[in-house]
Amino acid sequence: MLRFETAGESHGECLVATLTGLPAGVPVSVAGINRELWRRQQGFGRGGRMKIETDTAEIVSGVRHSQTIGSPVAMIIRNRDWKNWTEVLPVESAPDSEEKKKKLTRPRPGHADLAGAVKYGLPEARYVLERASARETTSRVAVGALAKQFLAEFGITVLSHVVQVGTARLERAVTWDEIVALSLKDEVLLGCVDPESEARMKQVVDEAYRTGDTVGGIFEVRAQGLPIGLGSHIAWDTRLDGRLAQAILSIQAVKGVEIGAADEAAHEFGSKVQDTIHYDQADRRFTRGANKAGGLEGGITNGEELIVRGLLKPISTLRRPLMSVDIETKQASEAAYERSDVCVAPAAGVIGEAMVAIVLAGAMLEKFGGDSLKESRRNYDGYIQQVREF
Ligand code: EPS
Repeated sequence: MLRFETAGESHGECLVATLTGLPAGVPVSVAGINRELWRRQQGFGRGGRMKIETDTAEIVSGVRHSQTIGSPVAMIIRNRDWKNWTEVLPVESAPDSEEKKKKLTRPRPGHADLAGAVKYGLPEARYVLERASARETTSRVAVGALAKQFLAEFGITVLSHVVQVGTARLERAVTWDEIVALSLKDEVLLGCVDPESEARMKQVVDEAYRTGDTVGGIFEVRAQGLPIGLGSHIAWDTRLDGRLAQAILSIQAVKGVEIGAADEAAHEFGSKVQDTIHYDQADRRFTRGANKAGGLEGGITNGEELIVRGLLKPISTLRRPLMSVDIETKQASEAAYERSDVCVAPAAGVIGEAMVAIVLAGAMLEKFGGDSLKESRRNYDGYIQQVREF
């Protein structure tokens, strides 16, 4: 079983991630992990924190001579901002620590602040926001990069692009090559493949900046090269669509998930939305008339491209705050404002890629097993041969 954990506070010493269950012999590129971390930091609309940080992963166990050795991989990513927070978040209490706590007593509507403080019996929300912050996704992207490197050994690639920011929407179909080209760029605006749509998206973010507001959007994650047969229809929790949905919905600020053309399908007759089945005699394989199912039928990959979308609400920290209540005084008060992002759609796409890659790597290992990559590959090759002979 592939499993991962993260730890770390947004302004603590560092972020931590462990990944257990990768077979031995998977090639690991630290530069590849850092490229993913860089991609997560990009985009028009990110906050001031991204100017402070240059996220890089240090692998402290589980990898030797650029290969996994089968034991848990542990990584740390240091917070450069920590030096400004050592007195606010010390591990051991200091004599004058009470005044230095940077209390957050006016919870932000939409943030974990209030529910978290009530639930944990905390007098204010500082420790809640420290962990609820999307800074935690840095660890997930590092883990996702390892999952991607494992998947690459089987010719599987996971990428993303932005299809909507506020009301500005990409209205045309996008090819895989366009998404690949986007992922290789060294400058990221809003992560949209179409310059005209991206310019409209930028106008929406500009407006949010002007008005002290924030804006959400929709990102799309796609995976190419998946074998038919990952996940299973046999039980609710083996269905891969459900597992992907949880992975995407667990990303901060994501409030909805869509697989394939789910929204369109809900409005249409069945004859318009099912992907007809055909057979290519020369190639001896099944083909489809379209891919509205997004590569999943019955919770099983069907060999088509996987398409998963995440629907982001706008970030809940507003420069022009909404009304709230002060936790200490119980008086009506404007919500707290802390440095934050205005739009995170491209970054969320990168995080979505990481989460999808982790789920897919887990599904691959459940199906093909293996304590070494060689063993996983042998099992995989045997299965692919079986599929060809079907
Ligand atoms: C983030 C780092 C955070 C925020 C953002 C995501 O840094 P700071 O709080 O120091 O500005 O910019 O977190 C939130 C959106 C949030 O609601 O907490 C990051 O690394 O992605």
